[in-house]
Amino acid sequence: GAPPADILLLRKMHPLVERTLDSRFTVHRLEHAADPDALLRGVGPRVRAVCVGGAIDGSLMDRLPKLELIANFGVGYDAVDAGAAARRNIIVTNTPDVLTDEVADLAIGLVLATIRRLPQADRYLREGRWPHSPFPLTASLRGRRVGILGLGRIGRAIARRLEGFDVAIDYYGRTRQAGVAYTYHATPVSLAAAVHVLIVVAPGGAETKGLVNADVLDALGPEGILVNVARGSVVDEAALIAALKARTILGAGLDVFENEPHVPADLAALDNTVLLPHVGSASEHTRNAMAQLVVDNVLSWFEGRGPITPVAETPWSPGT
Ligand code: 8YV
Repeated sequence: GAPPADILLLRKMHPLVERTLDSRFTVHRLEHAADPDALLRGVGPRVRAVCVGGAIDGSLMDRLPKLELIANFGVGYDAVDAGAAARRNIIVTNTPDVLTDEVADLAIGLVLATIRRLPQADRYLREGRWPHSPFPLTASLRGRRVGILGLGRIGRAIARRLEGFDVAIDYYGRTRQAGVAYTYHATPVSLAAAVHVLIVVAPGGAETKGLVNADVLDALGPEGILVNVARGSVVDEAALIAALKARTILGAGLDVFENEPHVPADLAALDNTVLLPHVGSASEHTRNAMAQLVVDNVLSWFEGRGPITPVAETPWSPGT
């Protein structure tokens, strides 16, 4: 039959992805290549699929004239220029659904950790302070309203979990959703003003950049907790640091940051923050499922069955 297709990995991928692709395709690795430019010149014209867990823009696509498929490891694909891919007839796939529950679980954990100050309490115990005086009383989720900024798949899974916590649930999204009983707000400021806990779970990208700005944080108020499990870009990080320092909000639980893996020293120095190294989907179980979906998209594509989970910008219709 035909020789195995050439696939380019932009960085080290999950072992399941690396192993399976190696067994079925001719795999080229850009990261740590002695001369990335020479690699692109040499194999770029043959590459038919790219696997990414990070950025790819139109200029890189232009160096891969035979590129058909970009398989993104992750549901969020803000770092992939999907518009540029669409214009070049390249399909982009992501990994929805398989991580929804895991990220929703993490979001709930981060809400509780932030409002009840669990990491701070753990540090308090380890520092041997308990025998001297009890840990200071904290804020509470009791009698609170929780706002969800972005009621997509993960936002709905978070809301479903919160129903079990006996809290009122509000949401903001570009449009009011039919058949949803939660209270809708037409602006982020309106949502923030109504709730005590604001959970950010909107996709990243230009459309949502800085959506949670100083005005939103002001509206959230001095009893307010901000939790972000989406993308750092959705929150104006400088405004957040200012609000946390001035105690115009109570605290923040963050799994994502503007410039990962770099976290502003100001955030780490604050005692009213809980900071996680982008671990929302980072369990063995869920990363395996994400890896399998990346592989399945690639295999399905090269077996002529089309992509399994193409993104909205690059829809698939058989026969095109
Ligand atoms: C990352 C995520 O993709 O799915 C997403 O959008 O943010 C994560 O699951 C993860 O860091 C994999 O690189």
